[in-house]
Amino acid sequence: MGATMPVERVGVSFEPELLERFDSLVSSQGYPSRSEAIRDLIRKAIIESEVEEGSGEVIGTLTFIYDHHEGDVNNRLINLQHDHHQEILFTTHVHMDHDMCLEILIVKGPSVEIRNLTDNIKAIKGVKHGELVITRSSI
Ligand code: NI
Repeated sequence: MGATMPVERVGVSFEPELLERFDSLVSSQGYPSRSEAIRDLIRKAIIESEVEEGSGEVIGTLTFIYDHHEGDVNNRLINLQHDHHQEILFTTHVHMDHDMCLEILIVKGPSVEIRNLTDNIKAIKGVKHGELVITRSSI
């Protein structure tokens, strides 16, 4: 959002203990004000909710690790990624050790497609952990 956007002020009530814990989070994460921290939390909640509902266009990163010895994991990952070539902008691969690989994909497209891709990758035997981090340019 640009600095010239009009803003509206709202009052929010907190229990003292919750406010104290929130202030400590605001400070430890280096936010200049409570307002900026609250706006970020609201944006995050909106994006997550829209991805859950499968609406809108998103961009983000999908990070996952897998054991390349397990089953047919290499072929399955390659086939799945080619099926989603329109949503995958970039891939990288790091050989973590003798067995484990790390891949990071930069993904962009309809949130329903990105969510499907993420679910399908995480479901492949051999993939041990995967996390999608998404955002969008207008929020
Ligand atoms: Ni590898």
